[in-house]
Amino acid sequence: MSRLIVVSNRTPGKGPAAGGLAVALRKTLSEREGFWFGWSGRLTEHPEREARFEDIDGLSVAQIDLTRDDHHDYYAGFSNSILWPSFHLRLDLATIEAHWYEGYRRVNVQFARALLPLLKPDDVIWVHDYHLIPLASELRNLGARNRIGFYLHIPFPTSDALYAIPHHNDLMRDLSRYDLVGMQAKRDVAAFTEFADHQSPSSLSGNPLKSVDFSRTEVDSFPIGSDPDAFARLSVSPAATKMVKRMERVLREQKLILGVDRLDYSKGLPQRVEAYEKLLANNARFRRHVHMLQVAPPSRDTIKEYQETSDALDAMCGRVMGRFAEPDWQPLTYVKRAYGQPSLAGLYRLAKVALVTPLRDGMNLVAHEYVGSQNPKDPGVLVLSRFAGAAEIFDGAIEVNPFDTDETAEALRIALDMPLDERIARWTSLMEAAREHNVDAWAARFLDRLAPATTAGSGTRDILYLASVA
Ligand code: ADQ
Repeated sequence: MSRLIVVSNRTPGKGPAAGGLAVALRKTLSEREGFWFGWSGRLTEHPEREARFEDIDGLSVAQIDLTRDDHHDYYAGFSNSILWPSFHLRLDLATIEAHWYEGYRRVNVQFARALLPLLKPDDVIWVHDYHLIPLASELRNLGARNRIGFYLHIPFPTSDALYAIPHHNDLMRDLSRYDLVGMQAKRDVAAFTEFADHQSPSSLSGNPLKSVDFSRTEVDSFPIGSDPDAFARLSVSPAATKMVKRMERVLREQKLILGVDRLDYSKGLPQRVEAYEKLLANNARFRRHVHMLQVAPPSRDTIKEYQETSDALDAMCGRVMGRFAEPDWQPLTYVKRAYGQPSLAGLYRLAKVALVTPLRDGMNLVAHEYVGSQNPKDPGVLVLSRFAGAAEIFDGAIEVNPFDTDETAEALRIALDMPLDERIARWTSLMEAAREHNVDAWAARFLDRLAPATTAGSGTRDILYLASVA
């Protein structure tokens, strides 16, 4: 079997991996030869040319350092102030500084130059996420003929949003240098196809005259998941039970409504708190009988728009507290820190309702983790945004438009009042979907398509895949 090289912006750190994705990819890598390649997390004076290998908890990891300026332009700049907001259809929050593109490109070149000498001809390369769209182009420019796949962890934008990104044509041409491009949801493949069919109008940036040829690239949806059975076990582990007991002492008879997110404007946090405010305003009977817990540790907090989201959320939570709190009852708790998976699993299990209401999201793994953690005899209810990729597979959720806070408030009421038999029926269907789309199946499906085991090896590199968009 050929080796697998996983490439992502950051390499996984020591200790228990935070996300299900790191766990899944670790597992995939432990089952075959290969290594993980990416940025070490360290900033240096001069760009590093050669990668250093390190054994991180049994995983072979090759890492490079980046210069402070390159890292800023590539990460905070082009990746997170242009690509992230545009791909999430938040052009109002994008800062279009076209010169960041040079740093973005430079880092991708640096990745390619450091990775190339480590490659064998039949290695299969799996590149992750929007930071590294140009990597296949840069590797191919240096002569790599390996099978290279790309997986996008965020939604694919509409054509209009794509046109707002400087050098979007170059980026699309970069995507066409991959053998396989994986998206989260059918919706994303449809958006990609729409772009590929119509292509970009002329613009000053990029090269508008040459259309992008996707005929050698296969594009498909590979909905990512978590490990629901692992969460089921975790949710009754001693560490989870400790968290449950701690919360039960405070909650007593109150029903817990839970939100767990990175603090990001795509997650719809102020809208969510507003919906909760409307639930309490419209239904006085819930006051003193429910409690909302929002866990949202800061992320990317050097970027202005993230600080503003944090401020908006602080203000919303303060408003709800001021309006409804009493000396002996608080309507909500807002915790700005991350928890380990066992504590999260305990919170998920205790929560009668999970509010997963992003304004736009690739998949949303919190929804999967919540489903996995439920007590089958007394499951909670998932209130889910129709703009999360998860909505395509989770028919058992109550689906809402997160921009419509009246609708979300009503969904909350329905969830809190839902009888046990309906909760069990909905959860059974949700758990079935979470198992079908578990993270191991996701990785296996992607890799089978990228390099089928029976034909893996140098001979596969000349196979032409017909593009689903052709
Ligand atoms: P994220 O935007 O980070 O991921 P999400 O999928 O919900 O969003 O969460 C990823 C992981 O982070 C989950 O395993 C979750 O447990 C963990 N996490 C989130 N909030 C946490 C908290 N407060 N404390 C501790 N852990 C927390 C991106 C895309 C998603 C896509 C994933 C995977 O934005 O759409 O589903 O990648 O592809």
